[in-house]
Amino acid sequence: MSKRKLTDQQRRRIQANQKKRRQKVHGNNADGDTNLGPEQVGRIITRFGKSAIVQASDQTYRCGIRQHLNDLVCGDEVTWQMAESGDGIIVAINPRRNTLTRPDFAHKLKPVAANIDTIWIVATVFPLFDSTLIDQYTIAAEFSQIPPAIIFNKIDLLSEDALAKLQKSLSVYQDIGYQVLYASNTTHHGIDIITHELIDKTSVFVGQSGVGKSSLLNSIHPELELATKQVSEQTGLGTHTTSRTTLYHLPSGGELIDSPGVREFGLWHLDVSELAQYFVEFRPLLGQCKFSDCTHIHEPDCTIRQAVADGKISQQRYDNYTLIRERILENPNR
Ligand SMILES: Nc1nc2c(ncn2[C@@H]2O[C@H](COP(=O)(O)OP(=O)(O)OP(=O)(O)O)[C@@H](O)[C@H]2O)c(=O)[nH]1
Ligand SMILES: [Mg+2]
Ligand SMILES: [Zn+2]
Repeated sequence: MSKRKLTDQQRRRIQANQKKRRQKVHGNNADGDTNLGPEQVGRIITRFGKSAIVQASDQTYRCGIRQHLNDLVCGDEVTWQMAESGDGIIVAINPRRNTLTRPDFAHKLKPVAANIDTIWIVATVFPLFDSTLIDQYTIAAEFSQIPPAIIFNKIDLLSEDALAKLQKSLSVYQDIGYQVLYASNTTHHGIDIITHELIDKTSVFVGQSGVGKSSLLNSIHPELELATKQVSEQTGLGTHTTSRTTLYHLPSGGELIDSPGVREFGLWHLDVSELAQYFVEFRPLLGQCKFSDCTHIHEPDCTIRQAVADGKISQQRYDNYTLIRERILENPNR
């Protein structure tokens, strides 16, 4: 075959295609730059699309992400390199200590945040107090092996009687070893204690939209001036003010991740036969029922149901166990 000479136009097209391919391989927006600076370590502050903001020393950098690292989340520790364009490129992820995960709309398990010391479940009465959502979070926390704790916010909206009732209901969580704190951003009640609890730890605020997660963060670190929004007077529901899970450095030391509110924290990935073990107070009794595969719903000689009858396990937690179990079983994509 005779050697064909490339025309200038062909040469330009080939070069352009090669550049495109390089960009694809790097999966970044650093313009396919192969002249990368030395490797540096950093922490993911927030993630959007194919990029992330990385904190390294006292600065933040916008970084592209190599394709195989697509599951990077807020809190991840990474290795990155500076490209000539001024943007960075994340080239590796350090092993995670732990990961808070959640199934996405297609029921694929996705990380939400990584390397966390405490999951603070923020709840209140306005919008609605929902103990099922609290328990979905305690289960997700136990599944991820990250200790959960609870902040009951907006106590300024409660009468003394109503607060006493709620304290009784939340004492269930204290009885099983979870810390429960009470707060108000209006009166500043509890803010000092929460601030103290967050020192030198990586914590995440989770909960329904409108419970006041970002407001609490503003009370703890007023310079942030995060956007917060009115809960709808008509529906009593929040309108999703925070849109992206983001990590903030606290002046007192420690990091706090603020996350967008959710109505429900899906647990479709869990095997129902394992659900009971994510209820910490059930754990010591598991394996003692008459049937080794006891569902703790209808079987005779069930130690869990006996413990509920004896008042050793709270009726509310047990009811949420049965409800969450049903929701997992009813899910068609299981
Ligand atoms: N009365 C009272 N209102 C509060 C308190 N904390 C927050 N709020 C109000 O509750 C509304 C929702 O607060 P946000 O901080 O935006 O709630 P969020 O949990 O961050 O909501 P998302 O970002 O949508 O998940 C705002 O109007 C706040 O002013 C409080 O302690 N007392
Ligand atoms: Mg918010
Ligand atoms: Zn049983």
